[in-house]
Amino acid sequence: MTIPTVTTATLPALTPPSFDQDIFLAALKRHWQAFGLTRAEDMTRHQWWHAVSAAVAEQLPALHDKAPVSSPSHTIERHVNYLSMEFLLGRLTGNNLINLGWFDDVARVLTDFEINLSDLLEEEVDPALGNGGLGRLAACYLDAMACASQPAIGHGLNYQYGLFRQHFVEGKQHEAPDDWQRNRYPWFRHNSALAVNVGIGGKLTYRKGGVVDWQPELKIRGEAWDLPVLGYRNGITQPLRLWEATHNHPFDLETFNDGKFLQAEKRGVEAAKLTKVLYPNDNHQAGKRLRLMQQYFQCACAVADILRRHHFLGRKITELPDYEVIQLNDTHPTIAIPEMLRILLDEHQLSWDDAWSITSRTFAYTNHTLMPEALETWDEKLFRKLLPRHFVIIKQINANFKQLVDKQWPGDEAVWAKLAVHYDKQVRMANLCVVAGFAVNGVAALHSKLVVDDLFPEYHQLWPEKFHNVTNGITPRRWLKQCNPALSALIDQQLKTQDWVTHLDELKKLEDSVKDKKFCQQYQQIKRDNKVKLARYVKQRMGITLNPDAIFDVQIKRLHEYKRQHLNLLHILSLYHQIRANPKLDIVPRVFLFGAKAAPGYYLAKNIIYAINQVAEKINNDPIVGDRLKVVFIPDYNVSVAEMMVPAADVSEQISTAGKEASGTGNMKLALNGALTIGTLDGANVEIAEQVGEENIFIFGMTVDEVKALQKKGYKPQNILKQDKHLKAILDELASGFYSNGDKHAFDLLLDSLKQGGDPYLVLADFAAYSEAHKKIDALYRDADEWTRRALLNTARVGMFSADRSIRDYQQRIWQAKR
Ligand code: 26Q
Repeated sequence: MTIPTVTTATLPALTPPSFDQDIFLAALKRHWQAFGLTRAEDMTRHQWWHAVSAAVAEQLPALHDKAPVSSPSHTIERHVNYLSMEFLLGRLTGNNLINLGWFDDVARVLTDFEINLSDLLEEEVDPALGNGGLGRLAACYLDAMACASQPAIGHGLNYQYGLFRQHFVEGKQHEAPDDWQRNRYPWFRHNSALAVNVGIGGKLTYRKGGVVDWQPELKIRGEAWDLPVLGYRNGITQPLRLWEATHNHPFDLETFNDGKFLQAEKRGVEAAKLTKVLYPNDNHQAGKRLRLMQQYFQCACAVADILRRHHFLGRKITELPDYEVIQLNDTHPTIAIPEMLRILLDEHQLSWDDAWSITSRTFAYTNHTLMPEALETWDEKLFRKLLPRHFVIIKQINANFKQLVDKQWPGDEAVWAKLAVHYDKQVRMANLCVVAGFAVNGVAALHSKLVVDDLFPEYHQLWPEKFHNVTNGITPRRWLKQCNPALSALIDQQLKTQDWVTHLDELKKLEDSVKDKKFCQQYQQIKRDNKVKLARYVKQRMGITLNPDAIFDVQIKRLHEYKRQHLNLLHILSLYHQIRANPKLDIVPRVFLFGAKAAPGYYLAKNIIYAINQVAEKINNDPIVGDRLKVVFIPDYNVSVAEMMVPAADVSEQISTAGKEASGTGNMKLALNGALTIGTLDGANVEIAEQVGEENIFIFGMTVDEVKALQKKGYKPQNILKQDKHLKAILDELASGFYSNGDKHAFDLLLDSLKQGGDPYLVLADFAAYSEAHKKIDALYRDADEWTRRALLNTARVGMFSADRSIRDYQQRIWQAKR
């Protein structure tokens, strides 16, 4: 089949809906009346937020599925279905007002009621339906697709509880459920016509003619809840469709008639548990039954919805790959592949070859990790029990693929042991994606290279054209315009246009402004104002006073050994030791700020949080230190906290062990807002360094090749400690009880991993280089103008890390590429 060359952006350019004050006021009134009030003045602040959000939401153009529009040259643009178990949206009201272009109008109307819009926006509970980078990336990409008029729908789960809330009790992380009140969330629309039934468990019956009949043990109902994703001032609204598991009463008629109602009811309640809570793991697979059920539930709902729409538009099933692409955000939604095959084979009665041809031209897969413990595999027994039909299909895929492998590598069991989709009683999701998809991509240049060289070299030999790189990107709407309004206004003024909001490369033009004294002063002042604002928050929330003239050094990301928050901690301890050894030590005052959640079962990560908090307590209260050093671990880090920390950062900590961080996206947000990176040559740091220039970034530490060489040679952290007495003293003091009220074992997990545990992430090996890089930061910050110049060059030069560019890459290399 030949598909003509495609053009992008074929949705008709729509005009942004203009703000109508009368309609807005009338809607607002209806909402306060719905609260049982007669006057706006009687609303609580939260009710105000709700009423304003609901009044805006109901004016959005109806959330309808948009058909891809053929341009006059009969080109077809594929519709994107972005499947992700996580969408880390952050607050919607402010963002939607900005994208609509209504923010100032609504703010103005509200001043008549003596209500401040920005204050109201703080009332919104973050919809935290994701863990970290991968979920936030999905949210940025939905924004960018709407902005680019790329027809798209996001499919995810409507969790009742998002990522747990974090608080500290005597320095230790405690978790609480995150009840984000989804049932009262004003941006949701329940799309009841789209509900689907999803079967699970049960038996197979083989009928004549090879027809397989699956009788599921349990049927779960999937209900569609849509959130609007608004393009930036282009009038486009696309859905993020979040599926909720429910059951109907009586939920299984047959059982009901059998008189087994109570049993059915019990199962129904079980079913509704499916979307109760987001798994809090990050870069680690849980291998739990409920997780597999969540994955299948999501995939079944999404695939049914995609096919429903395809048929509704009058298209033939064989045309599916011409009109639809399904992008898998990591392997979490992989079961969509055998689910698609199942429907084509069993419901449409297509031949295997036809079903395979359709499926394998529809799916594309994004890999976000190389770490073995994060690569998903499922135990065959569990998989077969829950998904008997899918298991048979996977075995068929495996058998067919084996023929190809045998032909390429005759008799080579070692190669098969690596490439098989089903092997050693395990189903391997990444292998399934590579075998069954038409495209595989990594998320940064270095990572994509390692995907080919280290993870999938043989697959690359088989299908070199399948492998791509799409470097991650962030949406400039949220991560500059919304979170840093003062800098945005300054840029508008300097460039005399707001084009940068949708064309971030335009920021390059700011490079000339490094010579503009007044502009640099304003840029510097905005950074200081943002620091004052963050300091106010820290004072209010934690009672710690920060000096806004100190260097604000920020590490915000999930807590994980490979991200090496403990390397940062060791350096803080090193400074503290130096101050105590030399109370007159002349260093630029520093505030080290952390934001991070540890997976509840990841005890070593929790131990690192505890260690940072205990060290913070000591340092922050030691009069010898004064305000030269402060350590702040901000609790309950989330998207909204990030929006406050990012604009206030001077230094961005991106210090993962080289080869471990697939990309990172916080690195991009911080650089865009004028923080200088201290980082390893890992993930997207490599490309950030290329863009900003090596004089404007502090690169340190081992490269991927050096890491590999050291590990091959045999790395012994004890040898480093023998040579570095200072470092040894730091570790010894941590073990002395000095930071833990005399408890000598408080940090055993951390210390054991560094010493006896063999320091798998080479923290000690990179310590000296890291400390040297920090000295350079200290030296440079003393020259305020030079620092500002370099910060500004960071802002000016990171335009390529816009999600808009990433989406263009996906369009050109994967979704709309010539087939
Ligand atoms: C898997 C199985 C069971 C339960 C949970 C999970 C699970 C959940 C979330 C596994 C991994 C994740 C999240 C991974 C993640 O956020 N990866 C990050 O993705 C970013 C976007 O590409 C990158 O920038 C980061 O480098 C990468 O770590």
